[in-house]
Amino acid sequence: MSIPTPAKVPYRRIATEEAFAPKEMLEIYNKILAKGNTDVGFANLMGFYMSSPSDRAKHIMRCLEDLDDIRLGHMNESGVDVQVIALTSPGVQIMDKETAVAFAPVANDILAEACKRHPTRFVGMITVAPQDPHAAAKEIERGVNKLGMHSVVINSHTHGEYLSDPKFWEIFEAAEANDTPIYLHPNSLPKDMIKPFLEAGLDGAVYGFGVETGLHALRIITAGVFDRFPKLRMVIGHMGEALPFWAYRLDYMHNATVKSKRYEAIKPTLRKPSDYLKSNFYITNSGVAWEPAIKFSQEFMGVDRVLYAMDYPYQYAPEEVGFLDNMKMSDADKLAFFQTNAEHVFKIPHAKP
Ligand code: 1DF
Ligand code: MN
Repeated sequence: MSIPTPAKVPYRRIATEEAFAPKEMLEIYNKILAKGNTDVGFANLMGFYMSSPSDRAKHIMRCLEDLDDIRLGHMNESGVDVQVIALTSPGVQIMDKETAVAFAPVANDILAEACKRHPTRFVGMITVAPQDPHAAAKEIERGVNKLGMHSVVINSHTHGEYLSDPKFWEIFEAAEANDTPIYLHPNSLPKDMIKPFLEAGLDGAVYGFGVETGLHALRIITAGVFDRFPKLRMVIGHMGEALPFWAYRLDYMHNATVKSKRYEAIKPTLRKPSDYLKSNFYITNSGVAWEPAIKFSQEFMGVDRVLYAMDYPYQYAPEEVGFLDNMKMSDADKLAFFQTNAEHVFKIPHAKP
């Protein structure tokens, strides 16, 4: 199929959930997979991409490893001006604590070098190892002050643990203090959750990822994280992992559950779940090039909180750029969606297209 030439448009297209995988990390993955007793979700997901002879797996591995001509070629042919790039899931979060703490800075240095080679095209997110919240906090500081990065990626749960646990909150403290939004990106499902998804083949990006990441964001909200860190900002992809669509029911049932004192874990929060979504979250349309969902989300979240993302290379679908260019939407709202919201959230210098 031939790829349509991207239209000339009065905005820069900044894609905000784009992935890479350095070969140094793939070597660590290979060692973990070779041991044989690793996490089921990881073995199923990365085992597939790293060994399947399918066109999809080969294409994705080739694109993930590249931070130069292959990636720039795809950006040029699809009309993406800037990629905001993060270490692909699960990244360091599948590793043991020592390996994760040691490898996160290596990955960040590799990405920072690529951003230096292509300063107008690449923007990096800081990878951290939640296994050691103190080291993660330090790496956020180093990422901001030494590498010039202004956002953090966390690939959802870490060995089945959620950031709603206060033992992780030093990470939130550092993110708030350094004004770095945290992109809460999907991971494969933890072992206690994966069975009914895996047996139906629905554990991956098709559905399981969204369910688990949405749950994670909601756990962070209901644990009172934003009452404790009111300036903390988070980003979630895939149309906010459907949470905007759930908002009304979440508010009603959260309130009912708090009042009934049914669960120790559900304590009162200062505001409704939807209030935190609207004031502490940004969402991206990664994987969802669908005008009605984007319009609904803009209406719910506000036009300045919905951002463009492609999810390269997992959803390298150049024709989707055209669908989005052609949305029936004011020029001002389209500029916010494709360009200026991302410039604000990721501190990317403003530039004309
Ligand atoms: C897939 C999608 C894999 C996403 C990912 O990480 C990933 C996939 C390994 O399609 O299998 O991050 N995603 O962001 O949608
Ligand atoms: Mn992604």
